Amino acid sequence: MKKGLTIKEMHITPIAIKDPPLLNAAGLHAPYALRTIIELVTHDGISGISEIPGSKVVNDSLETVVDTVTGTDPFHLNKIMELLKNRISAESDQRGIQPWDKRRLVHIFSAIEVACLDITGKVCERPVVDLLGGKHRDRVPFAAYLFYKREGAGGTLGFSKDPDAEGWAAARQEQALEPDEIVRQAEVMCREYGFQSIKLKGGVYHPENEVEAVLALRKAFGPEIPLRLDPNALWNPDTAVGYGKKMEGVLEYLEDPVRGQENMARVRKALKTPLATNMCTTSFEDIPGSIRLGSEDIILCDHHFWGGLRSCMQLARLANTFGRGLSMHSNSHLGISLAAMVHLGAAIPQLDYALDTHYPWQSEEVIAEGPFTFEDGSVAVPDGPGLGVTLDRKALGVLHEQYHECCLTERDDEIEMQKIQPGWTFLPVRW
Ligand code: GKR
Ligand code: MG
Repeated sequence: MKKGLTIKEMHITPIAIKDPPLLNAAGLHAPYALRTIIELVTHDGISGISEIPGSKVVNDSLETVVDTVTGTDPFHLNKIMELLKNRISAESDQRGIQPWDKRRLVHIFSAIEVACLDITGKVCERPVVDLLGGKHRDRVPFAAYLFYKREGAGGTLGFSKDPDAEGWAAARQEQALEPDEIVRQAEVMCREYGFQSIKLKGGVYHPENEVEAVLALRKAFGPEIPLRLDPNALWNPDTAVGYGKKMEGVLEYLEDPVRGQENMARVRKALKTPLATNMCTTSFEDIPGSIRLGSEDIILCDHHFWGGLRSCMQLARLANTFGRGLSMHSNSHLGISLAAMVHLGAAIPQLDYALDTHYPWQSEEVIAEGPFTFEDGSVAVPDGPGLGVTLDRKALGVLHEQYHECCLTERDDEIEMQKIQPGWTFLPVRW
């Protein structure tokens, strides 16, 4: 093997990006969301990048694999993954009960795999989608992702209201708690991005209020715009069946109404509305249970949490085999993650639903090409080699500085929530 192709350097840069005060089942988003940017550089100077959710625990683990990754051939992903698996103990590597996934190994796989694919794409002068087998579509559709939003802590820090802001920029700065405010949020977001499906992040208020918001959205948008609600497993099965029935025929799917595969299966049997998950079937080890119990209709893949783009392609195959629909989950992210999501979304054969993205909520970028543009709710697959996006090194420096200044080391929405509601605690099941 020519030495030139092997990985010489691995750079891990934690960043903090401004995030609005979005409410969810676990509390309130902090003023900054943490991400980590990984850059691998080969001996002959080819650089590959990736972006993953940031936390000190994952960053520390990434530091421990630098020696493992350097010296490897970015084309030999199977071998690299094997080496990483031997290095990071899967023991005590738990997803956790929050809406997001905390496992270190899947984050690390994703970080290294995507950066390697960026390199190998550049070597072959092909976009990442071609390394995944080629495009099934030129544009990838996304859904509007609505959030209840509350001033007082969270994202207000670092956000001063801009009196001249218009359209989506203004809506992003406004509080939204009532159904009519959620409808307005949807109208502005859909107008600006052209989204043709809408998801509401629930698990914030009593189900009665959230169902009211869904019905208000239906009234405002009509049956042509598919709607989804995601209470992030905060409902008990009776609540889910009761409120699920009020939304029969209105929702495209109900996402994680309850916690665990057994409860999901029970609710699924009682409702006609399809159920989706990014909380109960979240790894290949969960697939047998999913099939045995029948816990969901749709699996939301996420390359950061399923261990990379190729794993998600394998999941797509399995989902198809077992009659599961496939879509995509998201957390607060920037353009490197979005680029990877779009390459994957274009390569997946059966993309049954518009994908999730938090992207419209973000106001900062780390890619030199500037923010991605959405047309009719979809993003064009980048056609440059690799991911087709490059690092804006100045922006990376600024966001890294911001990381040090904000002093956050992991996502903790409960602490932010307690700033506006002292004593508030995250309950895995609330209603
Ligand atoms: O960012 O508040 C959020 C979301 O609640 C996120 O953490 C979830 O992981 O979007 C996610 C979901 O679909 O469950
Ligand atoms: Mg979800």
